[in-house]
Amino acid sequence: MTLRITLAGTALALVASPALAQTAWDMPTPYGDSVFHTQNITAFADEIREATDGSLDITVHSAGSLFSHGQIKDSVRRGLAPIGEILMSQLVNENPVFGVDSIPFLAASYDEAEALWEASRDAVSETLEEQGLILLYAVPWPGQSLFLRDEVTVPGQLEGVSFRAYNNATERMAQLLGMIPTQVEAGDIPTAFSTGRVASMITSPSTGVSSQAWDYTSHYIDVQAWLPKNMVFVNASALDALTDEERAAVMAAAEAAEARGWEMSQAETDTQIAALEEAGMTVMQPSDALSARLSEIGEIMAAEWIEDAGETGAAVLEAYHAN
Ligand code: PCA
Repeated sequence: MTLRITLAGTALALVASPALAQTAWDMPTPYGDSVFHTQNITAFADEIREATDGSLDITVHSAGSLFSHGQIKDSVRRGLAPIGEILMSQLVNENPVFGVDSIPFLAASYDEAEALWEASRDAVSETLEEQGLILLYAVPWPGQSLFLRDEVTVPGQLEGVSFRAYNNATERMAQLLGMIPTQVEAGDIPTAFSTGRVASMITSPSTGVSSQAWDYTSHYIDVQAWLPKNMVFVNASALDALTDEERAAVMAAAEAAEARGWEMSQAETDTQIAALEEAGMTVMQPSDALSARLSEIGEIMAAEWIEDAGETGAAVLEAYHAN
């Protein structure tokens, strides 16, 4: 009986999938399905499936459901997953070059962010390659702005306030403001606020909306201080094991995803700020005093980064400023 069912199942599978060989890839990603980065990745996977007639089938596991954000890079390096996405600056402890996009006001517009990416892409890509990882593409989040429970006009008002950080740079910035940082993953933001672990944060209007910031903060201060990127990368052996056609489909879809993602990000900036306002948040520009303090902090953090990043860092900044 069991045998007959198995044979019938096999025959059915052969009829249903005309492709001779099928490669199934699991793709762990850190952010939720409503986030534009995840939607862009879903479109990337769809394009590859279509271009290869289903012979390369990528299943996206969003919101850290397959591996947690902190595990994704090593999982792909070790071949436990063939492909994945992370916030690039998460790897800054491995190499400072991964954190160049998280220095306040170094590159705060899309044009500047693009120039910075052009200047740093090779260094990022080479550093990943040393670990058997191939960079496919990177897409920025909209500008990082403050979410607070009170209107803040004088920087001193931030002292002692607990703060949700998501990487080393946000933690450092909070320290320089006299705030008390705690690292919290994007998916855990609502709980961290509702249980009183944090009372403020700096993130994009996109993450503000996906985490329903209006439930636990009231003021959005539109500083748009930097545009941190997510990057998608693949295990080099997994990429090698594909057919030439499949590999070409991956590379073409990556290029398209990079272009589409930057456009989605830019379009989101205004629509998501409007959504925050619509949901009842007060949207305001920073006071001169707050802007001045944040600029100073940007200078301090840039100097610290340059010291850390040595020659590679100097070359990246030189290329950036030459643009
Ligand atoms: N959202 C992510 C990273 C940067 C952003 O805008 C987060 O807050 O975790």
